[in-house]
Amino acid sequence: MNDIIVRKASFVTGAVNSKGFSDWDLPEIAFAGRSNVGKSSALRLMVEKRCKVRISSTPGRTREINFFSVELSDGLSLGFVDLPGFGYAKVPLWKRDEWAPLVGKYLEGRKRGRYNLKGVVIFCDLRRGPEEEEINLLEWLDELKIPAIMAFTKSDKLSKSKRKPVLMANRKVLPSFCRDPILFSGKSGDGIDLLWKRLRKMLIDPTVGESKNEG
Ligand SMILES: Nc1nc2c(ncn2[C@@H]2O[C@H](COP(=O)(O)OP(=O)(O)OP(=O)(O)O)[C@@H](O)[C@H]2O)c(=O)[nH]1
Ligand SMILES: [Mg+2]
Repeated sequence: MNDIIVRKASFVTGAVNSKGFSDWDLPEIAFAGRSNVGKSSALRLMVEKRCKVRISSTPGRTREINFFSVELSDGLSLGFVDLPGFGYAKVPLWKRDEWAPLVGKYLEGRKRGRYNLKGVVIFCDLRRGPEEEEINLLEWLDELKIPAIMAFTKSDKLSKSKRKPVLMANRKVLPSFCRDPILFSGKSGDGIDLLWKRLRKMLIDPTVGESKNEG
């Protein structure tokens, strides 16, 4: 049972460059992943629809970095940061002229000074599995010493009997430092309790990206 209740959530700002980043000093978690994978849907589910989160009807819609502040019923305050999706233009992630510099400035800048980036959730379509872009992003985060959680989403699109075997096959492709992925669905709510549990650990202990023995 999830004992985390979101008391309040609000959209703070959307940024197209680093000058527009929120100046808060909240511990924050970023949501990353391919375009159309369901980052914004996951965020909307996580904040229990306490505030408006725009969901794309066309891929590649979220071009800016969106900052949301969240207050939990136990008094903890945090920030959720919805990053623009990558991979839409069918060009390799690292050649994209907008995505990498903007997200790079965010990732590299938010661990300095008063900023407090605790970790990144990388969403990946369960049916598609991790590809070069997801692996590159994981390695980039590892270099920056930013903890990452892999969430395989849209699990509702596979039959129940296929979900676990596909998850296990996808897991094998992941680097050894990120071998504990979550099965997730922004539609059915599958995996939301486990994701909250992991995020809580990240927020409290910045060295935790993964954990064993969670129920
Ligand atoms: N069946 C199913 N559909 C989902 C799920 N998550 C998201 N979707 C749908 O996928 C589409 C894209 O969802 P978004 O949450 O906007 O995706 P995004 O990753 O934020 O996309 P960008 O902002 O373009 O990067 C929408 O039509 C959602 O309704 C899921 O878990 N299951
Ligand atoms: Mg989005």
